[in-house]
Amino acid sequence: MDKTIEQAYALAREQYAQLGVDAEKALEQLAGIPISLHCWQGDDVGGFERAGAELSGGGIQATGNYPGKARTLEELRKDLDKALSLIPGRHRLNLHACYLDNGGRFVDRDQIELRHFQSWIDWAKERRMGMDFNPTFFSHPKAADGFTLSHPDKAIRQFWIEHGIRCRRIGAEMGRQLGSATVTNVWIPDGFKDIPADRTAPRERLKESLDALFAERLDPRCNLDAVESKLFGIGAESYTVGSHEFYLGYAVSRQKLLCLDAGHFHPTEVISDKISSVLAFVPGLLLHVSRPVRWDSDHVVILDDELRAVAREIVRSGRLDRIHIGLDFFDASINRIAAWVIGSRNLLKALLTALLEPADTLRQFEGRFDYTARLAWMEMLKTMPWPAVWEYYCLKNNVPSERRWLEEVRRYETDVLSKRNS
Ligand code: RNT
Ligand code: ZN
Repeated sequence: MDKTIEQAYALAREQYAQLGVDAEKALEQLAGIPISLHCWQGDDVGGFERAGAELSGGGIQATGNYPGKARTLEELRKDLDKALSLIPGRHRLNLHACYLDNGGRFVDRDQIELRHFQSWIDWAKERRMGMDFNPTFFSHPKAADGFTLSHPDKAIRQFWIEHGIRCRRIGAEMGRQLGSATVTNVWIPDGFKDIPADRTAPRERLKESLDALFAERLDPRCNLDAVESKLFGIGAESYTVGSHEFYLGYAVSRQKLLCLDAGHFHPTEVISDKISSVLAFVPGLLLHVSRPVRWDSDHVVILDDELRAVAREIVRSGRLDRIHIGLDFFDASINRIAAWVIGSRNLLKALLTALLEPADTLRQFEGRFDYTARLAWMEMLKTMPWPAVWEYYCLKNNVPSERRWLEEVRRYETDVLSKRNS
């Protein structure tokens, strides 16, 4: 088995070399690209604020009731370890504030401190992983009106500002302890179900709240701020305060990272074309790689054309240092560990095919207005033997091949997940 993988790789490497592409170098580059694995796929965006509590709301919703969901911190960590063992490379953990370790005693969002996250930081440190962080502005009584940072009530806004301030400080401390900047991403669900009478005031309040939330200067080597826009959510179909234009303006004027979530635009609008535009004006990007099916459905990421286009844009930009890649999907209708593995491996495969592109040659064709050769080569590249390179990468990283990883998940399902009765 291993032998055939090595042989197939040797042949593939040779074929790529004939195109002027160094497959070995592509694998080295791939190994240097961390993906931020979202904790919330493990328990359907539940979190651990209150034992056994179902936390949804805020216009996001996981659907399905596949058995075996993580019910505790320990279970989630075990599941994450399992998923990570099936994904080649070293990655990051993307944590939401509602996954705090409160020792079983409720701590409200405006009271959280570093100590509630220290066990996660230690967990990441042991695995030599970086961490990213998210204040949680949903699933809370003070978000029940559908407004948080833009709420008309000043006291409610202040509560959420305080949450954000604390999260940034915690994020910075995570980044400091782990030796790699934490991206702390602000997403709020604020919006109206039906046609607003006033579109302006909530946006003015949001701008003011964000300025207060971000007022403290933090070391960018420890914490980077990102803001995430959205088009609509369940119950916020007509108007979202933090729209794309709002946050684009905010990120450019305040020099924040802009988070582009693949599911947060009109159904035919894609984020692959936005990367090069936005990068010209903001210090960095955070990508929420997701798969919208007709709407912001957060389906598990598959290896489709748009994923490959996003990966190509990331690689072609040459600004991997400024592009932070996270996953954002939650499917409760299939095995949750398999969901992580499928989505992450697909993203890595897409990045690999992008790294195996003869970028200079394609650019030269374009520079000579030889669009015939450009199109012919782009199509030819689709049938190049990148799967052999991918299998070799998995083998080298001690991770099961495409055909084998599911067996591992099945075994874990029998041994571990099926014993959880939630
Ligand atoms: C919601 C946003 C946001 C969330 C996570 C859980 O529409 O995409 O990123 O999915 O914060
Ligand atoms: Zn998102």
